[in-house]
Amino acid sequence: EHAFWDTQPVPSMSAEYDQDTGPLDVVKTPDDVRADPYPLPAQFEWCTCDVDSETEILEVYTLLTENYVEDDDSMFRFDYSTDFLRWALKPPEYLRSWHLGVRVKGGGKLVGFITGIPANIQVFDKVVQMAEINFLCVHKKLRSKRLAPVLIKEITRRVNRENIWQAVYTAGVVLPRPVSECRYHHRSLNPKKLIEVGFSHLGARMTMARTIKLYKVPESPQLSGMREMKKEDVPRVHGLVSNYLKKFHLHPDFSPAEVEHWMLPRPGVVYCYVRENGKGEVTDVCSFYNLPSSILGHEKHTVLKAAYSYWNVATTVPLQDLMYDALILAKQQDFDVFNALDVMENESFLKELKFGIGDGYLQYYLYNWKCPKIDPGNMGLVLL
Ligand code: MYA
Ligand code: JJ1
Repeated sequence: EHAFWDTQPVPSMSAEYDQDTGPLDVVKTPDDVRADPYPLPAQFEWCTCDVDSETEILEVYTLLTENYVEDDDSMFRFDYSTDFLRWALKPPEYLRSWHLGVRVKGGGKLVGFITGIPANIQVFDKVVQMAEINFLCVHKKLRSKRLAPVLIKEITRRVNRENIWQAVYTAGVVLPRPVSECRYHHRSLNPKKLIEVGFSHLGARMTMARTIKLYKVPESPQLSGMREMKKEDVPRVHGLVSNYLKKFHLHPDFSPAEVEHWMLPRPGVVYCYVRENGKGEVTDVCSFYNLPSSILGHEKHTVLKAAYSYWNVATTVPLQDLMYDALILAKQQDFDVFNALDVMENESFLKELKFGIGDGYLQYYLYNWKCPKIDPGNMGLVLL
């Protein structure tokens, strides 16, 4: 069934752990790990992608834009921008060697990719140094040739050589074995376009005019004191986010530098707003990132502008009120849709704010770590 995954330190599909948490594999040291890269089929060679190089980031962008994740009906494909990819791949303490590519031999075309970034992840009562693995991609013309297992083994080797033995990753597909199974929800901001491109459908007994009215939001935030996050807010936002994330069974353990990296606004990449009261105190924060999708084979529209809910903490208002302002701010930025997973406390606002459930699942996985399964409402991690 799983010729590759059955060889890896991941729980089998039927495994259940109650109190028992920790590594699945025997504990090793970096010297136990092979020093040489895994062999690739003869036509290919490994490369480390330099995301600071304009030509190399464009090669990554092109590979992903043409070959990365699509929805089940191949109507949309993620279109991560080059600025987004640089942000996603260069957090504090990132390693260049974890931006791994496969090329046609002789420095030819980039045909495969996988990345890791370092993160401290708390799982139940333990903080574990991990790699967050993302952007696994094999060119469409090279699918089903077992290149993905080689990419995964080589990134594992490079991570292990840094004395890191656990990883966290998400995928739309079911593999052995999800730690959490989450679902996407979508809030229409531009329902006419969403319907035109087949992202959503006109509801029963609904006209276009009624649908547009249903999803209309105010022009500007409804809470007092909402403004963009700025650098001086980092210590306070770090406090708010760290304190909030503690309540979830799995969550990142951010440093102030990581909060600055992941949350300070970057035009076209990440948006973050804080609520400041009359005394100059920041009490609430919301954020979302910009991940457009290419619309495949549509004559009128080519890009779907999607905002994805990120780190949100409400301490003075209901989370629902804060997220209503997030929708308004996303609409101001011309997003067509606001997406959120059913993670953290998102269930508390999804219905009320007129999100509809999507057809996509997001499975969360841990590599080389056993622990009990986690309900979406106890999941405190959002990957890009
Ligand atoms: S999730 C996003 C993944 N990317 C896409 O979906 C983009 C479009 N698809 C593709 O590019 C290809 O279809 C990919 C597979 C590259 C996905 N995660 O080479 P193959 C297994 C893990 O013949 P291809 C993300 O980025 C599959 O079950 N394994 O297949 C997180 C089979 O194994 P087995 C996957 O279709 C990635 C084997 O690959 C996935 O040509 C986390 C077949 O290989 C998947 N999404 O290529 C990676 N899809 O026989 C794991 C298929 O056993 C990280 N497979 O069933 C693990 C931690 C590593 C670090 C550890 C450090 C300590
Ligand atoms: O975007 C997704 N689904 C959309 C479009 C579906 C098109 C047909 N397949 C969807 N739309 C309905 C929205 C509607 C809005 C008004 C209210 C009612 C609902 O459901 C899905 C998520 O739902 N996206 C995907 O499938 C993309 C892949 C998701 C897996 C991502 C894996 C990433 C791994 C990176 O580490």
